[in-house]
Amino acid sequence: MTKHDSLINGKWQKLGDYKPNINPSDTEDVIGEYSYGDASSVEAAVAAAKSAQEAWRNSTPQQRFDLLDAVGNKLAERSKEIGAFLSREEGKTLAEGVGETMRASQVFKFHAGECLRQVGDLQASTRPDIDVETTREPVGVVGLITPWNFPIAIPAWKIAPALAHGNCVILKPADLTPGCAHIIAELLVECGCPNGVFNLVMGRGSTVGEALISHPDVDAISFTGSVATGRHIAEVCGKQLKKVQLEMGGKNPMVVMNDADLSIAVPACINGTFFSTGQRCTASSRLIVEAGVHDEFVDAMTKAMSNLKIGDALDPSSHIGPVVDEKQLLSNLKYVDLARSEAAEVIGGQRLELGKNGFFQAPALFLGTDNAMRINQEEIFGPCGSVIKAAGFEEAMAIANDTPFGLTAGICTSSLKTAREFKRQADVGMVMVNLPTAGVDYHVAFGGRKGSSFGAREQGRYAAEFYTTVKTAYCFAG
Ligand code: UN1
Repeated sequence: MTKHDSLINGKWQKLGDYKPNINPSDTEDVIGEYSYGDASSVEAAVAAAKSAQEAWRNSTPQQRFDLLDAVGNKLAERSKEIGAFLSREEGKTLAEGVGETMRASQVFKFHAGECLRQVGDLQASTRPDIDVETTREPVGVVGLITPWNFPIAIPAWKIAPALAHGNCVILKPADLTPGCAHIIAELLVECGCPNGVFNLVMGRGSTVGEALISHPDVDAISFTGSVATGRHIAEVCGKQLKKVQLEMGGKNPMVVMNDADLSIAVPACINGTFFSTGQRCTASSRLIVEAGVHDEFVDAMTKAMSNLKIGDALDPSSHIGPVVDEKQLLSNLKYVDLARSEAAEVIGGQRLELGKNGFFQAPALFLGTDNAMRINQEEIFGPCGSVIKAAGFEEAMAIANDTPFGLTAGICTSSLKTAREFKRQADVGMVMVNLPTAGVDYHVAFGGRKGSSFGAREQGRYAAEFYTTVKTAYCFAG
């Protein structure tokens, strides 16, 4: 069995016990063993990052461009192999695994470009003979805590801007998917990342994560994961006045209006609700359907659902892979039971035994639901969607916004006027018209409102807001 170590100060190090990494499509397939660190590993990684900081912040934009561009190229060259590894480790389909690896490549290449576009501004002071410059400087040492559901793209969209803007990094990937993060670490080393600039510490949130967020020499934390953990991180970082960026859950609405083109709406709802096994914070979990099209929509959805093939993530004919692990599957099944006890009609949702020891579940559609039900207020994070009937646009809009979350919101309509109104009124960070609520571009801002996000936006040029700090310099030449 191949053993994998963490990376501290440019050296691969066994930090603690090795833990098996299991394929969720087939639990007899152990992908490798990964050494889990603890608080003392974080201590060593932070010290390495801190001592590398001065040289890295003074590195030239060309040096940083070359590193990020090279990693981006390697991810693209090896996208088929790395994508297949990702599918084996996390359980999303092969097409999704390769697509996500390509996205990670594009993210690295975008931020390579950002290294060359470090701009500031020069203004005249309100006082005579004084210039005022506003520039951006690195924040310093940043801790990145990433989830299992996008095991290569999310590390990429945190690491690339962090390095581009001159910060040193400690990455703690999800303990369910350390393999993809390990590949990124290998590529960074291969492409010449200086020692200590990037460090990988695999391990549990309760030990490694906790040590990282509370370490006084870590200047900023970027986290993607659950609301409960996000809140805890905000509390710890708040006490220390540490910069924090949180991307958490969603309960994203997709509104289907009477005038929607169902040949667009149904595939968008199938994709948004069930693809990636519903394990996306951008998934559509509340399908709010205008009364006049409700029955036709439900018929078309159930027909489309019956054509979905659930199977081994590595089988190219699978549309949906397994749930990530037993714990998540049991939690999903509890919500299916809850839907029944809240008097919803349930289509699908049962555990599937597919002749392999995997965590397979049939996609679930809950009918006749009401927005106040727990199934419509809590994030399930599985292949489950609810249909909620609405009398018209106003009611649909009110239901869409009646949630503790605010990440994405979608609408399917052929009316420009309705689409425009929806874009203006949706209390979310991202709006989709005639598109699934999930599946975003890598060069524009990503983030939400309310319980979904906290702190500066991720991705695109907006990423600079979190990974830099602004300096205003006044100069009187005398
Ligand atoms: C996407 O929908 O393309 O954890 C990305 C998540 C999000 C990423 C979604 N942070 O699901």
